[in-house]
Amino acid sequence: MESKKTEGLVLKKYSGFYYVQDEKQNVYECKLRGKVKSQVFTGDKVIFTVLGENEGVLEKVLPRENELYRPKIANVSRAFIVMANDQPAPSLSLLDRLLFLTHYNRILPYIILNKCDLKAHKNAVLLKGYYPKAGFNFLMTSAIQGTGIGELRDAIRGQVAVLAGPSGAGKSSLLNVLIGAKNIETQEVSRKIGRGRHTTRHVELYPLESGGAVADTPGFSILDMPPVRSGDFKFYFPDFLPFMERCRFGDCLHYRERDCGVREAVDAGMIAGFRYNNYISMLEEVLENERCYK
Ligand SMILES: Nc1nc2c(ncn2[C@@H]2O[C@H](COP(=O)(O)OP(=O)(O)OP(=O)(O)O)[C@@H](O)[C@H]2O)c(=O)[nH]1
Ligand SMILES: [Mg+2]
Ligand SMILES: [Zn+2]
Repeated sequence: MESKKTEGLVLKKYSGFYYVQDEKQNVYECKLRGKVKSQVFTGDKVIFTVLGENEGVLEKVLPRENELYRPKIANVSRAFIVMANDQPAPSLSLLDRLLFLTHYNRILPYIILNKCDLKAHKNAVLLKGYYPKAGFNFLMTSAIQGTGIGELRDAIRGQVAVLAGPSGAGKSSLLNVLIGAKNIETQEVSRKIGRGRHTTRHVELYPLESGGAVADTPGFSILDMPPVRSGDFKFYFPDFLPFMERCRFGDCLHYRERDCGVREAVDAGMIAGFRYNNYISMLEEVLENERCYK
């Protein structure tokens, strides 16, 4: 049989094999051609040779639009940052870190407040009260009641999307609703400590019949800052930008400078105090890293 070179999308890696989908949605179990030196990520676009009905050899990784290391995935165009309305309580500091990281990687973020069938935790009230009116994409969902799933589906169409956020927020549950199956494992949040149990352990992309593909990822709660310069860092907070014109100094970091438009906006209630405090704690890390690398 004549071998045929085809373009495909890596859906997952599993015990030495790569599962590659072609444009007709067929999936091939591929081995890696020995000469391929680059690491293959879920989300990579690749060239592969079809060998049998469901087998192939991965020949080459095509250039990436972007790459994330936590979770490990390439070519993501949208990130859904999932927080629970309660159980576990949403973490606003993790949310702000993830928003920064998605902007830094040129990925469009959506904030998803899942479990909207539960009574809102006070952090969820703060979240709802700030981000939508500050211009962030925001969706309320309930994986259990099926609320907001249509909008989520619309936001995934034509995209490679990733679900990210703390353990127990309901990422896998949302994915199960999206793919209309129950094959992805989910687990109850621990009653005693009110946290998730780290159920999902690997990164896998699931193509949706309605278009696009979405990856489930393991939950996490700590994220290091990438090597960004303090002078650039401040531009990754889109809600601060309109107020920066009023800063007296062009290089203002909105930290301890006089006549800072961003701090004035915080005092006037236009920027949420918690959001600004999260900015400062990340900025201090960025400044600390700069001192170390000098
Ligand atoms: N009340 C309510 N419970 C939900 C909802 N979505 C998920 N849950 C429950 O929350 C628990 C955790 O859900 P998972 O989907 O496993 O959470 P996860 O984000 O994938 O967690 P990790 O894989 O550990 O990162 C499960 O018991 C779900 O049934 C929801 O919309 N409402
Ligand atoms: Mg999960
Ligand atoms: Zn300023």
